[in-house]
Amino acid sequence: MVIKIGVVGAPNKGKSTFFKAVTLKDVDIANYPFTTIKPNVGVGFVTTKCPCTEFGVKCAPQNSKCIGGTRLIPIELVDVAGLVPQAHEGKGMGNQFLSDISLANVLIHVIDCSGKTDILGEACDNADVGQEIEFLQNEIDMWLYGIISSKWDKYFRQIQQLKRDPLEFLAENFSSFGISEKNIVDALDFLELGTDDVMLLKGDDLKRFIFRLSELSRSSVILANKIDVPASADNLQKIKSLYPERVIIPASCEAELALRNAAEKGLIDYVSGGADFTLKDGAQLTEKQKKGLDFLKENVLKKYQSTGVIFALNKAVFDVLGYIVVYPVENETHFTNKHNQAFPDAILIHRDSTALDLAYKIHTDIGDNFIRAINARTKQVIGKDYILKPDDIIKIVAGK
Ligand SMILES: Nc1nc2c(ncn2[C@@H]2O[C@H](COP(=O)(O)OP(=O)(O)OP(=O)(O)O)[C@@H](O)[C@H]2O)c(=O)[nH]1
Ligand SMILES: [Mg+2]
Repeated sequence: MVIKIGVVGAPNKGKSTFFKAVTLKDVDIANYPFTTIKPNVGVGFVTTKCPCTEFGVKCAPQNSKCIGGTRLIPIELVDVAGLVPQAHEGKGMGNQFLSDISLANVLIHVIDCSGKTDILGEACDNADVGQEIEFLQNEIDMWLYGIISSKWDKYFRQIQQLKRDPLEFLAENFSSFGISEKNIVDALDFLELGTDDVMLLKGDDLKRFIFRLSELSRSSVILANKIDVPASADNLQKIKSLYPERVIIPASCEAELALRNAAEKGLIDYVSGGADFTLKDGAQLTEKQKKGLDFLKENVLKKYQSTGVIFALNKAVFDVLGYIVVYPVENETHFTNKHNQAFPDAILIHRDSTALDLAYKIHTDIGDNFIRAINARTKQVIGKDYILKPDDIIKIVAGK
């Protein structure tokens, strides 16, 4: 299953620019609210160092790509309509939008760090950037509260009629919101309640329980966009000190898009997410193009080390979701599959996963018939309970 990343935020903040800079899909971008109505779906990627450089072999990626020693692993991106306050009551694109994003594993919340657009996406001088961070969470909390509280009595009746275990039943019903059984237990714990108390919740306690569930099950990265605009620097410091516990990444989606376009046209050498670019020998640049590229070099790359776009995707997947990359192989000496292709697949898997989890991720049959595995770096035999580490190279031995 490919990791799904939702690109969310108020209108006119740069969500579609982010999406286009990553996927190079031709989507509508414009300086007014609600440019995007229908969600755009596309393939982006996270990046990691490919082991081909470390081992000095030529890799042959099958499920991913390798560019100059950087492995690019696909993820799915969904760019949706702008969310406005009171969306949970159906305002703007409202509830449809909220249910779309509940399917994402992690959210990239795009805000306009320059403060030049307000919460509705209209031009203004000095918007409260922090307000953008608050409102999205509130909308998601209220939306979830609306759905769960309206079904609460029905859940209660069904649990009694069907003589079900309440926790198991609720976990089944909440899974489509990305809420796990562990989230339910942790939310009850937060309210200092035991698991037996769950069905007694009502009124304010029920509300606090659902809000806590919403918080526990949500993962997001805040993309402080438009840092190429000078006013952004101050706002960035402000929100970083106001929200020290949040992952906030300065970014210029417009810069990433411009650099990728220039690279596509053969004007510059630029690897997506890189810290710099160089002009190609003999590239014919107009004065305007040259000025634009110089501006991005001075005001974005030199100040922030990258445009922040690919960095945000990596942060979301590796740090916030806690995924790692491992490389399954069939030959532990040459790191190849049966077609002699070295490091054919890069697999994204949660960092708590075992060798057996990896086997199941490759194929159910391989999981069912797991015998043992070999850590191809050390050549040691490992069992099904071995906890995978980042960049592990693993051979799985399975019976027929
Ligand atoms: N200066 C600057 N402008 C940007 C940047 N990213 C996007 N913009 C501009 O912001 C405006 C809105 O961009 P979109 O990508 O359409 O924004 P959106 O969030 O998808 O908007 P809706 O679909 O209407 O919700 C456009 O004029 C973009 O050119 C950036 O990094 N810097
Ligand atoms: Mg858009």
